[in-house]
Amino acid sequence: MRTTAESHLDHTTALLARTPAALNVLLRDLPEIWTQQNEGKNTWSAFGIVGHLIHAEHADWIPRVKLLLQFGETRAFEPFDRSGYQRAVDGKTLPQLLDDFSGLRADNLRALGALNLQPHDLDRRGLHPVFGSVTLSALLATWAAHDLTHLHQLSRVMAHQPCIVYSTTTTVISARSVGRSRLFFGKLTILSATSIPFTTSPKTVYCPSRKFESLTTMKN
Ligand code: NI
Repeated sequence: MRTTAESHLDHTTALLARTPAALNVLLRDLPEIWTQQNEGKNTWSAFGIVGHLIHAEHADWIPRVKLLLQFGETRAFEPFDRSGYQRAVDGKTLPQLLDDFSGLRADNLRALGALNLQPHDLDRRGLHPVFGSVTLSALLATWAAHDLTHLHQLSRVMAHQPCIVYSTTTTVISARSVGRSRLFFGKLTILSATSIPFTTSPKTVYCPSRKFESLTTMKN
């Protein structure tokens, strides 16, 4: 019979094991309009989010687990550099990042398994540089929650796309705050934030972006 602590560990690793596959199915070979779109200055695209997850595999979770087990609360975890992902993404394509993340996650789950953690280990404590004393159990749960938080962020960022205008005539529309992407697809017209706002009246406007309110149209 597995203890509650062991069950929690199983639940955590079950989630951690499938995040690379989820990202792979969602992102691999998608056009860049989906994967390079961000939410504005100093925000992350899907590409950047995968880079951040890679950086966390290198610098955050397993290194902190090992530090906690070795030093307890006598030595704080290294602070995590949120911009550190640049090193992970420089010169890489998204498929390479997905492969990197998948390999690193598998390595780290193997490393976690090799620690052969016992129920009492999960109550051991380490020192977080911001939050102070934390248990190993909380650290591992945060690893899984971090995946889910960034999957949530990723779907939101990808939805932050230019507006799609459905019209019987070619329509030009200006949508302030909408990104710089520019697509034409038949009678559907998607224009950038910098376009000149003159247009016929669109029949329907579909704008998944949160900036829908800023969309403006003007007749010729
Ligand atoms: Ni994060």
